[in-house]
Amino acid sequence: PRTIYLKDYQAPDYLIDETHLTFELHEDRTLVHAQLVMRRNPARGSGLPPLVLDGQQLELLSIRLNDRELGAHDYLLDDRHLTLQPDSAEFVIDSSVCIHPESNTALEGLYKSGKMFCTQCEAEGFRKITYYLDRPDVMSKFTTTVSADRQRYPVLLSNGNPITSGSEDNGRHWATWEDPFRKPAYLFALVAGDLWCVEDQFTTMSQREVALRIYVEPENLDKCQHAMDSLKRAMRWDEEAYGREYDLDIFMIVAVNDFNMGAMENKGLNIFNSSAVLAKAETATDAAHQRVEAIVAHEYFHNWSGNRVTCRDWFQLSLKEGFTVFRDAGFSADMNSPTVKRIEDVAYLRTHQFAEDAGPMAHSVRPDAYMEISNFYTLTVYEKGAEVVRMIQTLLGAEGFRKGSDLYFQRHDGQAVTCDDFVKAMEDANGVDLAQFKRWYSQAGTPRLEVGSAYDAEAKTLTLTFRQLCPPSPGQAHKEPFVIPVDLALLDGQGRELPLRLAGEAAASGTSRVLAVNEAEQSFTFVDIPEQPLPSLLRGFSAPVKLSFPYSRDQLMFLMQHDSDGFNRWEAGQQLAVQVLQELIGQRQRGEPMVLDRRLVAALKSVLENDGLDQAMVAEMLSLPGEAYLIEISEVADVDAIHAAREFARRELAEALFEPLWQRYQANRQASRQSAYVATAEHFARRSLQNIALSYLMLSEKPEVLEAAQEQYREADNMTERLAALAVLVNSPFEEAKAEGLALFADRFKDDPLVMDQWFSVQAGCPLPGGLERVRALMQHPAFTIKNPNKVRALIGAFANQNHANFHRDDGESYRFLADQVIMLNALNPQIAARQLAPLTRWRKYDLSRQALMKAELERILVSGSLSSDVYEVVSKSLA
Ligand code: DPP
Ligand code: ZN
Repeated sequence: PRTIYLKDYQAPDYLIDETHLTFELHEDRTLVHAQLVMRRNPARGSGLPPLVLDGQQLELLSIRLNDRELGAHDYLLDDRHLTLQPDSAEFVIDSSVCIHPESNTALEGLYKSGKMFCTQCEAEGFRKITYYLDRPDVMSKFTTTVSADRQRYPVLLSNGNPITSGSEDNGRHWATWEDPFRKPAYLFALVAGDLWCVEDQFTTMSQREVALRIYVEPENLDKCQHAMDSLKRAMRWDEEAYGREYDLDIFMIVAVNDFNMGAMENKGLNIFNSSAVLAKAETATDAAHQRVEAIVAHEYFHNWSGNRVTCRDWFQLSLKEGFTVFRDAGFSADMNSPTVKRIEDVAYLRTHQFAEDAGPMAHSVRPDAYMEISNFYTLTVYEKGAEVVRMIQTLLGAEGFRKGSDLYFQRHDGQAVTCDDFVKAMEDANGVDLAQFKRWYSQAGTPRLEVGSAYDAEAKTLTLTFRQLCPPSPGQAHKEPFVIPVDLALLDGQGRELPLRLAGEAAASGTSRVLAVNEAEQSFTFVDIPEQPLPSLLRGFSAPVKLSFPYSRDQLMFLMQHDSDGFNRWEAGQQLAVQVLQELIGQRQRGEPMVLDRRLVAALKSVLENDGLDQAMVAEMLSLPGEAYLIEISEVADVDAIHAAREFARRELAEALFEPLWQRYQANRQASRQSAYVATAEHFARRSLQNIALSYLMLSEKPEVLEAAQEQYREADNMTERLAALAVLVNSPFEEAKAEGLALFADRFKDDPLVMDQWFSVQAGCPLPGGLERVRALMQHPAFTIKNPNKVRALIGAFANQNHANFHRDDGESYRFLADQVIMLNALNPQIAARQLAPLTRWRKYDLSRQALMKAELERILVSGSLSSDVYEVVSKSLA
């Protein structure tokens, strides 16, 4: 495969003003006719260079230039392009191709999911539908006519507004849709199927009525309400928070079972993985409800940040994704608890994105080269990209940021632009210079920020010294200093925030502030500090860095109690737990008996006994740092010691805190029994504490706890409680209860694929010995199919990413298993294959023996035969 470079970007030679598509859908083939009204791009000068259209896996039936039918000598055709010579600056191309959605297992372009036809065109799927300039800076007005068998496909959808429809006398019918907005081809969508819909309405800020429809297969009609409510909340929120109004008369969502990603923001016709839209109490957990709310909002928000203003090229992907993740995080924070949302996002970023940043696929938020763009829909582009936008907001303040986003939307509406354009709008609206800040877009890797403090009792000053350093990443040996916004406060002995005045300032202003650290080493001196304070640093995780400050365990306990920043209270608890766990890991490695620092017990006891604390915060604070995070922060990860130490700590805590945990559990379970399920923050909080309490309590192996788990499992009216109870049974030594629970569950939910995904995941994640054998057996289960991405993620992905003890078994059998699956998937679905590889790419983190085993599997994949560009890129970069 060829590497594409950002530095080679050139504007298109030709533009497509209008695109008129006709699809004739059949069971054994689909005919696509495309009429493209084109012209020379004036920005590229005069003269008529050859026109190079993208096209893959298309059977060309005919092609015309204006009214002239072209023969084989009039064009060049290879497996990626069709090249021809225009003879005037304005012309029309008419092409007819035959494609095969019915055998498309890659799920890119037009394909079948179950009985319905659907599309996924981002990033480069449209070229598998017709010959086109398949690049986001070519924006065109589309009309689409779909014709299909009336009985099988009563619903025919595409982007924009429905214009006309009719019947043919051969049992077929057709519909024509027109999208009045110019858009790049990656936002094209088509759906045909036997679908039912839930309908609602939204009145926009300028009093326009918008019809809202969620299309699903009939058995899922009762699982759409939560998505519909979320959509309406998102539409209102975008008006209020960003001044963005919806622009078409209709907004549609379609749920499909087979989908490579979460969802897709096609103009007016979002296509969703069913897991990101369907939710009701009996079948979806609280986490799933929150994920639906967030993804529905995310895709809706793309209508402005992505569709109205789109990307110039795919290197700019974070322009829309980072910004839109930032926007959906703001929405979720407002709908639920901002602190809890921030904790979840940071824990996720630090565990997974930091690992990506430290691995062989590390790339900057705006990458400068790729072989396969599908490989760059990453945590770095999405989550770190959102952090970069968040830092801009932190530096400019909420008002300044809003001025910047208003200017961005106004200036670039209808355009395909770059990350630089986004930052320029922020600069121009605020009269600031963000040139150095932009290194966040171009430099990969996670900066370390070491902070030291020196208190001068006589002068009453505190000097904080910051040293930043970013490790090398592939292709970037040396990094220039970043601008790191450090939000901080100084706490006195009672935990009160001290007034802040930097040396040289006339007066103190406020008790917390943001320092912009922008040199490799830099000091800030605060004056009028009456006593030695304890700094609360990087509040709310104000920058995606690895902060280190030499806190003692006692100081961390103090911050856990007193920090007025909720995020930092949690963070202090995490740091305390990390210190304690690392001590246990060391003891284990030296063969010493493990001894838990009782301060962790005391700290969590006071959290549990604090009735004033939000229950969701209590649950977060009770959650020890995960194994994946402990692996990420290790120099060389000792998986066995990490697992043993963490399990030991959990058992010790369960024993020491049995009483308060049991009380909390019973009170919350009682509350659940007494009220029907509602998807609100307060109830999420109650159930999350109840369930983490149960997972600790179960470690005691007491009969009353087993009974409670079984009662919860049987009697719960919702999936959150039922699944948590099943998980503790699965992870317990109670073989009979476990087998019974699993069998009952599978029997009850066998016809609901999304619920069965959860059943697979719970078992895939079970750390008890024999994990690989269990996963192999589950692959034979009738509900499993490797052709469905959700199933692959639920079973194979959950095993390789979450079950560290079993995935890293020392004979390398699990590595071999994963490589076998990747080789199989490579032929079926390259995007999914490449994604499943991630755990193997992290081989440098482990001991030499595991390194050798993991590398051997990567090498075996490399020589296994015709690799897709997706898999080739990941494997070759991992071995480089
Ligand atoms: N653009 C999509 C998203 O919303 C990716 N399929 O992230
Ligand atoms: Zn997105």
